Amino acid sequence: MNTPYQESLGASLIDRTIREKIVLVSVLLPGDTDESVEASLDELELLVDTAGADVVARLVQRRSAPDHTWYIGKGKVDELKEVCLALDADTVVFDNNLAPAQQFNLEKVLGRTAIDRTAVILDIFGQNAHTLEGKAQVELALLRYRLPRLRRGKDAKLSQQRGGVGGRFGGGETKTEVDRRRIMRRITKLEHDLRSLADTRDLQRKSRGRSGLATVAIVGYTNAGKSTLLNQLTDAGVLTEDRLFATLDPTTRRLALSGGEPVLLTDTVGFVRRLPHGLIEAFKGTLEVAALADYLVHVVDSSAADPEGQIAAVRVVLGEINAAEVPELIVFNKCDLAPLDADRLKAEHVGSVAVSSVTGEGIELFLRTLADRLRAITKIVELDIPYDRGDVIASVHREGEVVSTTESESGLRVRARLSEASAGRLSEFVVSSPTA
Ligand SMILES: Nc1nc2c(ncn2[C@@H]2O[C@H](COP(=O)(O)OP(=O)(O)OP(=O)(O)O)[C@@H](O)[C@H]2O)c(=O)[nH]1
Ligand SMILES: [Mg+2]
Repeated sequence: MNTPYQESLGASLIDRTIREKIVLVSVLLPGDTDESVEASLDELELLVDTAGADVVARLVQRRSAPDHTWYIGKGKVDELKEVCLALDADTVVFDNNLAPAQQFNLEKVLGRTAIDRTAVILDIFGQNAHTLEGKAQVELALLRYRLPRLRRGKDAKLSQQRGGVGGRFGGGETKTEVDRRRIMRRITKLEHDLRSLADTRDLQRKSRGRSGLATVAIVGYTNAGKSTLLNQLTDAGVLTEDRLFATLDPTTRRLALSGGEPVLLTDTVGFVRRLPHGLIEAFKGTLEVAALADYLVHVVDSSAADPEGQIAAVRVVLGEINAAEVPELIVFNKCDLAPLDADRLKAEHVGSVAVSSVTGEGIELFLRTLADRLRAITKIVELDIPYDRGDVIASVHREGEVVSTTESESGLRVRARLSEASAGRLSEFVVSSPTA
């Protein structure tokens, strides 16, 4: 029997032995260059491939504005229909976001499923979510996407019989008001469940805050090598794959930096150009890790076609999740694959480092740099700790770096480098905090 999650994904329709044939469509709007549109279509092709289908053709149209009814012009719709018939394509995928009405009109005239980039990304997320929270987040994003598209089901009796990318997003069985209400109830339930999961995490975070450890979030474009880096640094054993959005659920590990000071390192979901806002919204509980971190390790694939574009896309998402202010260390990864690019990028981005998370090259320097950066945001405080408070002395050693100790009448005078959180927690013993 299907769980509600599978049901809303239409999992019973999926037949992954059939690889659908897909035609990609993109509209060049004023401000877009040929190169940016091609790069975006290359990426969409990769996304479609990851979702489990094959691209058989691409169609591009230059327009001053999207057509209200079909997004592309009527002439182009006819051409698209011919291409679909000639190549026996199952589904068309637009790189631009389609309004529900445009999607409906296109499906009607084309006689096949029409979806957009958002639907493909949602589909991949649906396949890759494994934890309770991950699944709830994806389902929520999916239902919010489907709700305004429900009415399409009435006329477009399209893909219920078929599986694949289109099948899960086409119109179909959910046509009635009853279904709409059912979905709305499910959305409310998911929102509620996610809120309580967030509350639990909040409590966990507070108890971690008491442990005083600095937190570092690994962020970056999808497939940049974030999980591979975490695995290289710790024995996290996170699944790494040459596949987009392999990681949806964050994994946190403790890592001892060069100076011995431990930090908490968290691997996060990857970003992509024009990550659907609904997904960011649904994943905000997970993405909060980055906003609350003391430092970001921003992993970039040096061998990617357009690393600068990826950096920019990641920063857009960081802005959306309120993490723009968190200091970042840029790590140009995969230097074994693209040594020249890695060197050039490193030179162009002051303060960045280049590594290979596979061979381990550059990892030592990366760790030293990260330790230095974290040190710069910690401060040296002086504490007066009574001799009988061995527990306090132990926690200073555990959480920070002891610079010097001297014995005094009242107790041990300790100069130590501590994070803001530790210094705050130990404030009753702090006698001065002279230097930053
Ligand atoms: N040659 C080489 N390959 C790497 C390196 N780092 C990662 N990879 C490969 O790149 C692919 C993606 O790595 P992941 O660690 O899964 O990437 P990710 O950033 O976690 O990706 P998502 O979780 O999907 O967003 C895998 O096939 C890795 O083996 C590297 O330094 N050198
Ligand atoms: Mg990953």
